[in-house]
Order: sequence, then structure tokens, then C-alpha cells
Amino acid sequence: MNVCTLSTHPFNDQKPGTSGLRKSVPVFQQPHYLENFIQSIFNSLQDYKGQTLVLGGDGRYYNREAIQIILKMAAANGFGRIKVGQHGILSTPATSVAIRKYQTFGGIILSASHNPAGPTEDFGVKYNIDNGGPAPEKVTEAIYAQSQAIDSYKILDASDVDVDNLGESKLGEMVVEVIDSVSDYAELMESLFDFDRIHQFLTSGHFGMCFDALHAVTGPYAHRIFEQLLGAPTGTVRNGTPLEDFGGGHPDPNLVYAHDLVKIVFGEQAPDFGAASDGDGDRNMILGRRFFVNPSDSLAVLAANAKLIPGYQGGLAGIARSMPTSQAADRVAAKLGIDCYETPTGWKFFGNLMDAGRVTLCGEESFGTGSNHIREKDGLWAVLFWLNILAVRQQSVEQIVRNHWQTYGRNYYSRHDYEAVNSSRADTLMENLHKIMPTLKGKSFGRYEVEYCDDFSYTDPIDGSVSQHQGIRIGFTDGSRIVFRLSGTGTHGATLRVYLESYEPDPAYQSLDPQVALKELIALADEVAHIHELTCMAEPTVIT
Ligand code: VG1
Ligand code: CO
Repeated sequence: MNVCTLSTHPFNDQKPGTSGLRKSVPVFQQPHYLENFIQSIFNSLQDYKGQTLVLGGDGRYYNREAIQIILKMAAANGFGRIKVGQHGILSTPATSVAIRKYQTFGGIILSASHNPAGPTEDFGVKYNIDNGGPAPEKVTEAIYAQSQAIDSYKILDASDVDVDNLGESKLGEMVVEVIDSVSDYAELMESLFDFDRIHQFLTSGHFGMCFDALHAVTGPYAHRIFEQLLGAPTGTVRNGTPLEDFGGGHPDPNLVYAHDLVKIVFGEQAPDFGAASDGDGDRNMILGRRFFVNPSDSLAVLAANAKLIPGYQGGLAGIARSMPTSQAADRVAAKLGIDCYETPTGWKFFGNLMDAGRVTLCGEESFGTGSNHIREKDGLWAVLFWLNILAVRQQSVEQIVRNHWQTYGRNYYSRHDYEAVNSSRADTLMENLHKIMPTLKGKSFGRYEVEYCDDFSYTDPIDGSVSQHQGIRIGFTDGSRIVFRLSGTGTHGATLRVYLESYEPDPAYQSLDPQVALKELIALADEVAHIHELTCMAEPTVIT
């Protein structure tokens, strides 16, 4: 076996963010850059000799090259087996499924999720641990520490491995097993949802749906599940072939970036249901006919209707949501008499709660929903959950959501993103907020009185680990909130996210446009943080 040990030097920018290491492709293509990070992952692990890893990615530009490099490095470092998705494709949730089903040591996912793809766009690497979930902070910190001390890496001098045909081959001493990207995932979905009922519903002729894979990883999954297994007509899945540049699009499932789907679902001959997923398949957008379901509401509706779904008939242990996510789910949890946990942004914080059996459903305002069936958020799972509810209740998406608001009240919600802001200006904005934080309590702004203002800190109830500086929250006496935080997934300058929420119990006032309902809070956010002045932007780049 021809193991080469190559000397290298640390790159100072390999600190993983909210969800892995994300950089532009040219950064990853620098000599030794990817190799350093992969070796740093391996160096941070213990007792991995002879063990199995799962490997796959969202199919974006550089996926294929990276797969070959990682296979050769894993072989040189003594792994026993790699299960790699066919053509190098595995969605993030499908990777989690494979890690859990085959009880592997962990997995590597190549994705920059919703960030655009192509030769000058973004690439990313995430490491998942043996529970199938994103590496927790103590692991990502250890990886970063290794990346700052690295002086060499190991790689096998061998020719490329065929990852296009199913089956096993040898790379040095290591077995490379090419697995079907979809089967294990589809099988798990069949065990959770009532496929017969959804099949009947989709073939009844009374219900039409449209799913947009945005030329990213969910295409093959959606074709197999919706069209082949559930009988939806061919053409239900749009843009279903993964492309290396995602067709030049931005696979972020929101009203701005999924514009073609939005046009169809808000158009004349609109289908009853529309959905989209992001680049790596872990997020989802749900639409009814001319109706948008806010992701925070989606989590609450799923929780309130979970009893209708075979996989969740036994009830929910608890719910968890990220801090900026609206408090709609808290109301459902209270009614069900179960706990609701508030965690920092990022799926890695849900893993411990699920492993300990404390929560069944989890969600984030950023179009991420999932459950303890795996340890990642799961886009197609959320779509199937909705389809199962619709098939049982035989009501429209809009009716179901309005009904929900009547019962629980409506949490008006919106997120305003200011993208590619000059980093030092964004830091100034957050520092300023920090300074005024202690002075805000008790202050009145129009009809709003500040009840608390803090920098969110989370103590994990299972392992006691503390995560600080997770976003500045201003809470008002009527339950409304404004949250400010900087994104941990962007690669150009800084992205400021402003999260706005207010509560409306009265059904007579539940039909406003959220931007109208939140108008005063939006103005107040600017008054407190001087957003327009400091970002030099008159409007947010994306409003969801
Ligand atoms: C964003 C979202 C967060 C999500 C993360 C990863 O992070 O806000 O809720 O977990 O993306 O999602 P940030 O730090 O940019 O706000 V994904 O689909 O990229 O794995
Ligand atoms: Co994603």
C-alpha cells in the first residue's frame, strides 16, 4: 500500500461555523486546504482504525474531486470501510439515516447547503458523529484545534475509485462500498408515514402537488418517493436532476429564491400544495394554494397533528426549537402538557435532547424541521408529514393553518436578512447593542415595553455544556420579541439576521400581512440597532 505522508502548514480560517466548514470553491482548491481539514477531523477522533464512515454530498461543483481525495485519505489513515453514495450523492438526512442504520463511526457530508454552487461559488464539509447528527461544539472545537497545529497529512497514492456503480471495491486495505443514495432513506419514510393513504390521496384526481428540487440533491429522492412510490404524476417533481451549479440558482427554499415554484403556487391554475427543499435536502418550504406556511407555524402544526401520523401516534416526548424560532410551538407543547426546549441556532444542539429521549420534534425558523427518526433536519420528511396530515384531514393547507391560529393564536413572524454587510460594520452593530443592552429593561417604545434584553446563552441540560453569545434578544411585556444575530454560514462579509415576532390571539386580526402586523417592531429594531445606517442598506436583502 502506497501511503504518502505530505507535509503541510495550518490555514488560520478552518473554524467550522453553524453547520460545518464553508468556503468558496477556490479556497477549498488551494493545495492542501481540503486535505488539512479532513486530516484534522481524523486527528480529532479516537479509535477509528478499521471503522466505517458514510460519505456523500449534495452533488455541487467539486463534490466528485473531494470524494476521491477523502477516500484516499481515509484509506491511508486506516479506516476499514467507507459507504459512499452512488455518484457521490447523499442528502444530509440520508447520510444521517445511513450512519444510524449501519451503526457507523460517523460520516462526512460535502455541502454548503443553501449557498450557490459552481467554480467560484461555495463548497463545504460537515462531520457527523455516530448518532447521525452534526458534530457537537466540543468536537468542532477539537477539529479546529487540530487544524491549527497540523503539519502533515496522509493520503494513498492510488487511482480514482469508481463511485458510479453499486458494489464493493478495495482501496489499499479499505473497502469502498457504493450504496444506493435513496433506498435506505425511502424505506425509513415508509415506516413513518401512511404511504397507502397518501398514494390514494395523490392519485384521487382531487389533489395536485408540485415539488421543486431546485436542481439540488433532493431530485432523486423526490422522484423515487413522490412519483414512483406514491403515484404522483410524472412532472410533479421539477428541476429534479442535481446539477453541479444547481442550474445557477440559489437552493434556499424561501419565497425569494424559490421564485419559480412561488409563481406556480400563487398563479392561476395553482396546485393544492407546493414544496421545495434546499441544496442538501435538510430544509423545506411548505406552500398551500396561494398560501405560504411560515416555518415556525409549520413546526407547531406538525406537533399539533402528530397523532394522525403512524410514526408519531404514541405521542410526543417534547418539542425543541431554536431560540429565534417563533413561540408558536411552545403553545402546542403547553396544551399537550409536554416540555418545549429553546436551543441556539443550528441542528447540533438538538442531538443531546433527542438522544436522551426528551424531545421528538425539533424545528428552526429557517425552514428546518425534523424528528428523532434521525439526527438531522429533514426536508422531504416534513413534506411527507404535511401530505399525511392533508390526506387524513381532507382540508386545504390554508384551512389547517387558519384553524391552528384560531385555536392557539397567531405568532406573526418574519426574518429580515441583510446579506454581505461589511464585517466590521456588522460587528459594530452587535457591539453597540451589547452596550445598550443593560439600559433597555423597563423602557417603553410606543405600545411596547421591554421586559428583558440579553445575549442568549444556553446550558445543555444533558451534558451541561454552555454556549454563549447566541444572539441578542429584546423581549417585550406582551410576548413580542426582536432578536439580532450574525449568520454563521455565510462566506461573503457578514449577514445580519433580524427576527421579529408578535402574538395575536384574536381571530379577527389574524389575516394581516406579517410585514404590516410587525411594522412597529420593524421600526423599533432600526431605532435600537441603527440597522440602515450601519449596514448602508435601505432594505433587507431577503425577507421571509
Ligand atoms: C442558518 C440557519 C440555521 C441553520 C443553518 C444550517 O444558519 O439560520 O437555522 O441551522 O443555516 O442550515 P446561520 O448561522 O446562517 O443563521 V443548512 O440547511 O445550511 O445545514
Ligand atoms: Co441545508
